[in-house]
Amino acid sequence: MDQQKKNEIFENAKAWVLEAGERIKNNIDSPRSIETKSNPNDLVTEMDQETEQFFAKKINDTYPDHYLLGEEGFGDEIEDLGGTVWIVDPIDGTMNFVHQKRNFAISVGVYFDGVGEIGLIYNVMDGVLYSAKRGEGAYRNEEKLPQLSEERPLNQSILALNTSWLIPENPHVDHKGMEDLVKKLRSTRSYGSAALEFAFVAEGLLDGYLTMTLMPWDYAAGSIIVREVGGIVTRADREDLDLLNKTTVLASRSNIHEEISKDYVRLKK
Ligand code: 2AM
Ligand code: CA
Ligand code: CA
Ligand code: CA
Repeated sequence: MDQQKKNEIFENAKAWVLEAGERIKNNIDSPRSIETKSNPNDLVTEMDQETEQFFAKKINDTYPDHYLLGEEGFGDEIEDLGGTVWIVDPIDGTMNFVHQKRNFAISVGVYFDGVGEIGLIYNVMDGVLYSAKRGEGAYRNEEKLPQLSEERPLNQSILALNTSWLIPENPHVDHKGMEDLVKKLRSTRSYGSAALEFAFVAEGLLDGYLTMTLMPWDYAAGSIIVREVGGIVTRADREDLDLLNKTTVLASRSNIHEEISKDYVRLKK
């Protein structure tokens, strides 16, 4: 992608993310209709939908030849990643948004012919914007993030891990491997927003993030930002991510990535 064009897209994306965040913040105490999607705990609010529609209009008005892949379905039906594709999660952490009124983020990734060029994750209530352009490092607001440690061993690491993967009946991963991992680690955390979990890995607050089910909009921005500080982002079995389908994800500091995947993750299918 042409550098000048990339900078322009970045500046627009950043302005739209901040504007969308402001709208959410201003309405945080307004009554809202909450619906459920695939199951009773899969929540969506009108704010998720309005925010995605906001991006759809901005992108369509400004870049009619770009595509949008968004969680709430106001984008395009996409079968491949040719051209410029915006991958948007209008509110990542909807359950936190509803229950806690914090700990959620707007996530925007811009891909050119399948390569992640721009990533933005906005922690709306904390007013913290994580951003990256491929090859130019990652930022927390205006501050450049340092490269991640390649020294700290697994037994001194904190991993973002949802307790679901420790339930024997979970269909995705052998829970005993996950138990062994929990015993090995210094500790675990679960924030309930995949985008923020990537951002915290990039910031060095977490040493890694392991999950068995993510959609493209959950990691489109996060994977770009984590890679810009030297982290590794793959599927849990270390294969390349597939940006069009549900996937497992392991994002971590480079020196613990293979160890987590090889010694602890035993996928069921
Ligand atoms: P959401 O809030 O945008 O739906 C919660 O652990 C994290 O998982 C959030 O990032 C949430 O995104 C995401 N999530 C929720 N339901 C999911 C699903 N069915 N598949 C994949 N990710 C999901
Ligand atoms: Ca959702
Ligand atoms: Ca999400
Ligand atoms: Ca969402």
